[in-house]
Amino acid sequence: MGNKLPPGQFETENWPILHQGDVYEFSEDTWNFRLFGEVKEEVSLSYSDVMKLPKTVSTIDMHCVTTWSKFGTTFEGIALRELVNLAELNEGAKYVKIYGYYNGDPFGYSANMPLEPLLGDDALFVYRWKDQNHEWEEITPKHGYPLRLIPPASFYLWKGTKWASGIRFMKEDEAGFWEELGYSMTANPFKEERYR
Ligand SMILES: Nc1nc2c(c(=O)[nH]1)N[C@H]1C(S)=C(S)[C@@H](COP(=O)(O)O)O[C@H]1N2
Ligand SMILES: [Mo]
Repeated sequence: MGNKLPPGQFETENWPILHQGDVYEFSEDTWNFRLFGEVKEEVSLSYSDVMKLPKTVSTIDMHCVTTWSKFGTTFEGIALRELVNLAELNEGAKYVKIYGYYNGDPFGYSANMPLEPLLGDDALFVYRWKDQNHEWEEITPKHGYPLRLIPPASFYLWKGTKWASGIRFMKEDEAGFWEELGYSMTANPFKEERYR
């Protein structure tokens, strides 16, 4: 098969850590996950509600806009579509913003994407991982514990919100944290869509 390196990227075997702001410290009592926006009724899930959902294991390549790519990391998580299935969407809800913690604000970070490409086995809210050098282990707080999105490899990794807190469904695409600062709305590494 052979790994396909997107233009302007180099391969790393390590999993670097990049984010803005504080590392969120998980507390099950106060944590919840919200499905809101273009839905008939908002949904709020506890940690145990989320962890009871069906699990998916997938190997997903990661491409960071700072030019590192990591191939062949295997993740266990909850497919984004399992969460989508819990909400009744309004007609025309074609985009999502995935929110996460930023300096204590559960909705301080966000990343926007179209919904349709996120309905497969390669869009997971993950909590465990392994690779050629590591046995299964929980993702560390710095990588987004208890739950962080790993997006399909057709998106740069900033779309992979750490310390995820909810999904907002939208009829129109709307810029998230990095997109507001000039990064790409579509962010396809293979088309080198870094900025907008
Ligand atoms: N909540 C939150 N999620 C975030 C970020 C952030 O600052 N806050 N940074 C993003 C960016 S820019 C990248 S490249 C990836 C890095 O994930 P990693 O540190 O696990 O490699 O997380 C993304 N998710
Ligand atoms: Mo990034």
